[in-house]
Amino acid sequence: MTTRRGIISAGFAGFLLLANLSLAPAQDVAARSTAQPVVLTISGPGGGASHDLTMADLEKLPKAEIRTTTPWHNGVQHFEGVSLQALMESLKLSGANAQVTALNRYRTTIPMKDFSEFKPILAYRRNGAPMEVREKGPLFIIYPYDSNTALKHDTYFSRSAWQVRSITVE
Ligand SMILES: Nc1nc2c(c(=O)[nH]1)N[C@H]1C(S)=C(S)[C@@H](COP(=O)(O)O)O[C@H]1N2
Ligand SMILES: [Mo]
Repeated sequence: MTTRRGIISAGFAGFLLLANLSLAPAQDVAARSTAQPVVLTISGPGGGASHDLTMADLEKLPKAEIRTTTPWHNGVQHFEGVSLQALMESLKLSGANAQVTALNRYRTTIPMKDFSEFKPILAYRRNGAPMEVREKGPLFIIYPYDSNTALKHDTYFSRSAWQVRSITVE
């Protein structure tokens, strides 16, 4: 009897397990199709906290704007995004440098001091529209080049990563 009941309950448990397994992937697919993609991962020093952000997460932060010419566009451009200083403060991240990696594997190191000194932004819109990857989007680090002649220099152009995918504070 005990054996028989054991087999029956094992069989039932197996049924539940299978039912659960067959349900789980369907739920995942449903969740994935409605979830927004992660566009930016920000990590803290020493492999600390890592934050996966969607475009909606970025758009919830206070908007920062820069109107400037750049080496990559014709005429004055209107960029909207988030202040890198505010972004780091909202995640309580501080350190000497921000290591930026782009979708095309381009890497650049930005002294965090730049964020307070020059107020560059992580731009997510140019002239009112989201930037496609082929237009150096979706995230492009923009300094207010026109507001300070010191910024019209390769030092800052090289920190102006486009197609930004991750930032690590070190
Ligand atoms: N994603 C990405 N951003 C980047 C680069 C790059 O290759 N990929 N080059 C950087 C460097 S070193 C500079 S000087 C400028 C160069 O822009 P240019 O290639 O249009 O001259 O963009 C910067 N941002
Ligand atoms: Mo460069």
